[in-house]
Amino acid sequence: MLFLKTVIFLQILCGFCFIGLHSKIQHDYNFVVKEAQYTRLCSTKSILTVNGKFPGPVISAHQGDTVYVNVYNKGQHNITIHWHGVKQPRNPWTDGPEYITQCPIRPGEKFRQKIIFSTEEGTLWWHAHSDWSRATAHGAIIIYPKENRAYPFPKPHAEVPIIFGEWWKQDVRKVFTEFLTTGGGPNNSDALTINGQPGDLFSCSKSETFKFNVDQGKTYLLRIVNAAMNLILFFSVSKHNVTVVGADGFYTKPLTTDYIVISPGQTIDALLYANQEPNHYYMAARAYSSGTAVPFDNTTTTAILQYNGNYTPISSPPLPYLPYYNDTQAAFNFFGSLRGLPNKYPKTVPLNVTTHIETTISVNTLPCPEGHSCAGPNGTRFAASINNISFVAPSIDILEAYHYHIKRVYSKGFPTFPPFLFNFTAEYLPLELQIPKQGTKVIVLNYGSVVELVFQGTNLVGGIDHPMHIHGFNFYVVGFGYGNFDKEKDPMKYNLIDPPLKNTVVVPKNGWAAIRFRATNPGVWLMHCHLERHLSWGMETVFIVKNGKGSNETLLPPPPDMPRC
Ligand SMILES: *[C@@H]1O[C@H](CO)[C@@H](O)[C@H](O)[C@H]1NC(C)=O
Ligand SMILES: *[C@@H]1O[C@H](CO)[C@@H](O)[C@H](O)[C@H]1NC(C)=O
Ligand SMILES: *[C@@H]1O[C@H](CO)[C@@H](O)[C@H](O)[C@H]1NC(C)=O
Ligand SMILES: *[C@@H]1O[C@H](CO)[C@@H](O)[C@H](O)[C@H]1NC(C)=O
Ligand SMILES: *[C@@H]1O[C@H](CO)[C@@H](O)[C@H](O)[C@H]1NC(C)=O
Ligand SMILES: *[C@@H]1O[C@H](CO)[C@@H](O)[C@H](O)[C@H]1NC(C)=O
Ligand SMILES: *[C@@H]1O[C@H](CO)[C@@H](O)[C@H](O)[C@H]1NC(C)=O
Ligand SMILES: *[C@@H]1O[C@H](CO)[C@@H](O)[C@H](O)[C@H]1NC(C)=O
Ligand SMILES: *[C@@H]1O[C@H](CO)[C@@H](O)[C@H](O)[C@H]1NC(C)=O
Ligand SMILES: *[C@@H]1O[C@H](CO)[C@@H](O)[C@H](O)[C@H]1NC(C)=O
Ligand SMILES: [Cu+2]
Repeated sequence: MLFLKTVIFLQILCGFCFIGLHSKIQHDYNFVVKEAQYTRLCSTKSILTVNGKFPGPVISAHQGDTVYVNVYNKGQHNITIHWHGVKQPRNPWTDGPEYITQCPIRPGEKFRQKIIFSTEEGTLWWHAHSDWSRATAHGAIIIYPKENRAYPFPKPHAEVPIIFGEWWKQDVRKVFTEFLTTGGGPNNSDALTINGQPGDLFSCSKSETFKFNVDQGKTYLLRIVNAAMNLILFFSVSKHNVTVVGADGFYTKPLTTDYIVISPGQTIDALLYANQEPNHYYMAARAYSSGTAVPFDNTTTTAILQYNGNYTPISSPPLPYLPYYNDTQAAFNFFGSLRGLPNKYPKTVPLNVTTHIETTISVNTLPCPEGHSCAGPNGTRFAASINNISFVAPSIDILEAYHYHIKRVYSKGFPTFPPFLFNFTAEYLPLELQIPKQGTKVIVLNYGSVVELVFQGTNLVGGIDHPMHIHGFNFYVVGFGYGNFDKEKDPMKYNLIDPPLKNTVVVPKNGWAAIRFRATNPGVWLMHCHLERHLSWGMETVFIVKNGKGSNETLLPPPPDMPRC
């Protein structure tokens, strides 16, 4: 079954060799989902893992490859796995979101998932897409250029994944069920992690702190993934700049910067030049959190960049500069500086928009059920919505309902414009606007439609940034701004020349973001906020893209082993 195409000898000089010295490009992976014991923050607990690893195994491929992953659920709970940022042309069947494109893989069952890579190149990631299991069930996907093709930047000497996560001392499953039961916000995590380690600012994790060894004068490629559940993060390396060369699995124009910002769902490829005096330097990440009175894990996670050589390392290295927690300007200066690399593929920003969609994205409240007490604002329950509809997951997945014409699973007619116009970003908003409708509605798109989608953040309950992610597509981020989107003035300022191609866009607090894409991928595709609590509260909807006319423009048939409901 193991088909070895090439063997790449990666010269990773780290203490904890993450990719491994003999990492190979293979086209068949086995993912065994199971519990494993892990000790962090001085206590041991059982976590859900893939193959016993946290973070999980790396999938490596070349651009355009097709890979199969045999997922065996040897855990105690339902699970699904998603390949984040992989478009999966015509094949939503193995995309992964629970009750959207498949029923969960039950304990004891297996599912062979096909991953069809197409234009993606760089770093992406995979993660569980059911309840909150993605907290520990996630890993990097590395897509190398096609054989004999080069990176659009000097070849790095070595590369290393930098995967951010969040660690709870408690069982994450308990955190998940507790906040959904009480209606309040979820408990904060107790630590952020880099490659599974909180770092040496936490007294019991000093010795396991992630360390990355470098030679002075050489260049390294950091493959950065934010797998945290609820936190956008600032990251930087003490005394070093990094040069961003890719984001969300597409190359970007080189951007040299002393810090980066990365939301859950996003990935960044960045070059690090080891051009400083041999010593130990901190790499650090902590939250960017703009919500007023929204509690968050404000700890700092660290890893160490260690130069090789004979020297006495500094005993307490300084922490790098990181913007302040609520520095929205710093966050959007970074996002606004990213530029696509238009010459890599014949890809162009669509100019002739056929379908305009505008959606509000809001945090909401629902009344507390009779006889209960709820922990949300003023005794309510938290919810979240898109165009005032808080999504309710069906009990049969939408893709099968669509394909087999099963009625009453979902309905069409999701509003493509805010149902009620008000000053979305006003400081004070009437409380009655806060309560959303609930439903399972989808947006139907014709094959080939050219979509412009404007996400409009609102200040209902409280404004905050939302990292919006779409499955099955990459999109150009053509503009963003603060306040209410102005459809006359704002499009004049769009970047239609070299906007970045992304799968996750951060919509600024009390602001908007505009994206464009061509709906040339038939199937059922989820769109959602990648802050896990907002997703759990209903900030999601589904696109159904109809088949086109050509034989290569229709949904592929389902695999024989689709999990059953
Ligand atoms: C959440 O935090 C509260 C308050 O600190 C605590 O009582 C509760 O046990 C925590 N729940 C979980 C699941 O950790
Ligand atoms: C980082 O970049 C800034 C501006 O791009 C520059 O001023 C600074 O000297 C650079 N620092 C290092 C350590 O290269
Ligand atoms: C983090 O938040 C806690 C509780 O609000 C506060 O006491 C502490 O000073 C904060 N830590 C930092 C580093 O800001
Ligand atoms: C950021 O927080 C500080 C105090 O924590 C506050 O003084 C400041 O106004 C906040 N800035 C923004 C942009 O909200
Ligand atoms: C734009 O699209 C519309 C609808 O598909 C079409 O009628 C029109 O000719 C197109 N215009 C251009 C300039 O391509
Ligand atoms: C909307 O609310 C914002 C924030 O309070 C305010 O600055 C702006 O003037 C309001 N816009 C309109 C059109 O009332
Ligand atoms: C959402 O819908 C509910 C129910 O119709 C309504 O009461 C509420 O005002 C609406 N809110 C917004 C922001 O449209
Ligand atoms: C809670 O109730 C107070 C008083 O009615 C109101 O001013 C406030 O806006 C409410 N907050 C939320 C989030 O509903
Ligand atoms: C389908 O095939 C036609 C004709 O070969 C081609 O023009 C089109 O780009 C193809 N579409 C996709 C989605 O590959
Ligand atoms: C697991 O998935 C099956 C199939 O959809 C479903 O019937 C069952 O309720 C799920 N179990 C849990 C605990 O959600
Ligand atoms: Cu959100």
